[in-house]
Formats: sequence, C-alpha cells, structure tokens
Amino acid sequence: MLIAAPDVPRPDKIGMMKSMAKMKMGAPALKSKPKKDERFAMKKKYGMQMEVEMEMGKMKGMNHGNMKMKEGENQMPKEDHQNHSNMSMDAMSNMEMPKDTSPSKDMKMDEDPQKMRDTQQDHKSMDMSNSTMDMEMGTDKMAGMKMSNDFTYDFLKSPHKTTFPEGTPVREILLNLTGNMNRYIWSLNGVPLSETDKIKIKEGEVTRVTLNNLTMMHHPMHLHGHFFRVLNKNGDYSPLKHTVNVPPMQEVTIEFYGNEYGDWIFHCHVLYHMMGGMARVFSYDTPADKRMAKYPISKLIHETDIYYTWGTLDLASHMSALNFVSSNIRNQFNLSAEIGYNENLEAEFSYQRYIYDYASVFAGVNVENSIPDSLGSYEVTGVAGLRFLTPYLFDLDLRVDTKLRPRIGIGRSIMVFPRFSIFGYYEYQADFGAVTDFENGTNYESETVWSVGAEYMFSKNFSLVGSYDNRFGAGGGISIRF
Ligand SMILES: [Cu+2]
Repeated sequence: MLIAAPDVPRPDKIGMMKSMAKMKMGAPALKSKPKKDERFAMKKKYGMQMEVEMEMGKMKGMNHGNMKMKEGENQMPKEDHQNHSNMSMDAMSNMEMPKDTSPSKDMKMDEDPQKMRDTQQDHKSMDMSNSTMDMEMGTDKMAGMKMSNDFTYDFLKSPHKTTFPEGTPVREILLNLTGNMNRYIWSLNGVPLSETDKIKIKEGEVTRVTLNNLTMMHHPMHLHGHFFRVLNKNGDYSPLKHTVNVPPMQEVTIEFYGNEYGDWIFHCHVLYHMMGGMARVFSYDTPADKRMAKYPISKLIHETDIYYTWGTLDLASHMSALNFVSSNIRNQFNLSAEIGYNENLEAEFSYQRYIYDYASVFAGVNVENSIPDSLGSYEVTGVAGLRFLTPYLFDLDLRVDTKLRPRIGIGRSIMVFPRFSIFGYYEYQADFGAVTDFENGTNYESETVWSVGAEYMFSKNFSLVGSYDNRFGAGGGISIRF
C-alpha cells in the first residue's frame, strides 16, 4: 500500500509552546518513594488528559464515526479492579483529524476522563457524539501533532492461532511508560531500572504486560529471548513480535509464554531511553545461564545510572562565568563561578539530591566579595535549601545560609525562535540581623540580584550572548557549551 505524503503546513512552534506550557506536568519519571506501588494510581491520574491534549491539538474537526474500543479489551480479565475502566486510546487512534480548514461540527469533550472511561467499561463501541467534548476549535493547526496513526498493529494478523494452551496460568503486569525530557530520565512506573528489583516470572506461565505510555513520545519496547503476542483486533490470530511500538498516550497489551530460564531484559529500543532507565529484567526462578557469568546483570543496571557531566563557559566584555554540572539519576554536583570585571565575584559549589523529577534538596558553599566593586575581602557562607522546576518551567531556588539569611531565586530561559532565546534571573536575599551586626541601628537589609539577556545559538557548542546584570553591568560575548 502506498500513501501519498500529505502537504504539511509549517508547524506553529510558538503556539505549540504555549499549549505545552498549559499542560499539566506529566507522570513522574522519578518517584520520591520508588518502592511504593502507585502503578494504578499513576495510570488513572495521568492516563488520559483528554481535555488538555484535545486543546493542544486544536483540531479543526473530527471524524468520530470510526471510533471503537480495542477488541482486546474484552479479553482482559476483570479480576483487577483498578485496571478495568480504561478507555483504550486505540479508540483515539481511529479518530481522523483533518487539517483542512473546512468547518465541521464542533465536538465537546469536557467530561471528566475518568467518568468517561467508567461509562465505557465493557462496551465495545462508543459514541462520542453524546459525550461533551470541549474542544477549542482554534485557528492554529498543528499538523505535526496528529494523534492518529495510518498504520496500526491491527494490520498484522498471524497466519495461525497464537493462543496459549487453555488453563495456562496468567500473570498480569502493568508498566506505565514514564519519562522526563528535562533531565532525560526514562523509566517504567516512575522507577528507573537502577531503582527496582527484577520482575519474577515463572516457567510454564503466561506473562501479560500492559504497556501504558504516559509520555508524548513513541517507545518501541523490546523483549529479549521471547516472542510475544501483541493483542489486537485479530484476537486468537494476534501477531507475534519481539518489539512493539507504544505510541504517545496509548496502551498496548502483550503476552508471552515462559519457556526460557535465567534473566531477560525488556527495554525501550530507543537506546538513549534504555540508558536513561526505561528497562526491566524479567527473571525466571531458575539459575542464570553460566555463559553469562562474565556479564552480571548488576553491570548492566549500573550502566543505566552513570554520571553525565556538562558545562558552559561564558566569556563576555563585562564578565566571565563557568557552570559545571555532573549528574546521575538522583544526585547532582554543581559548580558555578561568575566574575565581573568591575571586581565583583560569586562562586558556589553544591550537592543536590533529587526527591522526584521537579524537586530537589541541596547544600553547599557560597563565596562572594563582601564589599561591592572590590575583590579585597570575601564572605564565605554555607547554604542549604530546595530547588524546584515549577509549572511554566521556572527554576526556583529557596535557601537559607549560615548567617540565617533566607533567599529566593527564580530564573527562566525561553526559546523564542529556533536558535534564539531570552533569559532572566531574579534573586532576593533578606537579612534580619540574626547573625550579622548592622551598623547605625538598622535591623533589616536586603540584597537583590537580577539579570536579563539574550542568546543566539550558532552551533551545538557556541552561542552569542548579550546580557545585563545589576552586579556586573551590560556586555556581550560568547558562550561555549561542553
Ligand atoms: Cu523510549
């Protein structure tokens, strides 16, 4: 079959960014309590942000006559009470979202997604025209974010039955596919490989894995040593595969028969995702292959939690700055130094530990010149606090130093055009005189630091930067990334 490439309009990147900013933060790629079982809660909470996604698509019209529940849904056993109510996103994949501008009937969908799922339970077909989908029919078209697939696994049908002997015990496993683009951590159920145990499976048992993608990326999930059935509309004739793609926000169920021994890795075949932690080890309750003795699983697990190091060096007419970061999944070391040629300096080293994706605690040492515009004397303080990545992607730093001075810092960088970004930073430190002895009977002092600037990216490693900093003044120069 040949499908002609469609005329794709230029994507509206600014519009996309605006829409993205409005989205809820996704499922965590890193949980505060990795051992706590939150799979089902996670699936429910982040499973289908219908309203937001729909709005994001800002689709002009939808042909909803073609929606149907994945038939495999009916084969799902009902013993798992929390797992029963999902409206499969496969239904969505059959929605057509034409990108032409012809006006079509608006579709409303502001019903609570959970409620929608519940009402769809055990139904084979759904009629979306009765539900109220509140779709903002905006003017922007986002052809790049088409939610439907022209090809689905329903195209694949095995020439013979692939079912397992009746009565074979079935073990059900739910794996939510989770990720964090910001820190580039990829995981399953919010737990990267390095923070979990092997998944125990048994010989002679069927392992049925529901893969529920909670990210906005495709993940081709690959199992070593086995062929698995990809449950699709062909039922008993569902195809056998060793890799299955799980599209964004969609769900795929696979099952395989335990006819092996030892340990088998199951991972996303985007190898960067695998190295970021999106993998699991299925382990039979039998000894591992002796030939694998030289390649212990611990080594492989370690490889998914190594330290990555990067930095930037700014050389400008008014100041120079060095930023250096070394980080693995949970831990991060930061070194920063800024020197203004007007004899102002600030340097800091901190150790940071991530509680989950967007929050961390840190402690470190800060050095500053104690008299403005003079490098004669320095003030060294210990600092400790919290760092957050907030909605709308602000970096927030809340801290107190050893002179008991609280400080708030907030910064943001926005890419306005593909190579051009602007950035700003604001910091306020209060001193109530708990440790400092003020002169002249004052009992409160504050210090404000702020800067704004713009950056043009020449290449992966070089940028042109211009900025103003209230300590160092205005200037321009280059920024080198390494
Ligand atoms: Cu992946």
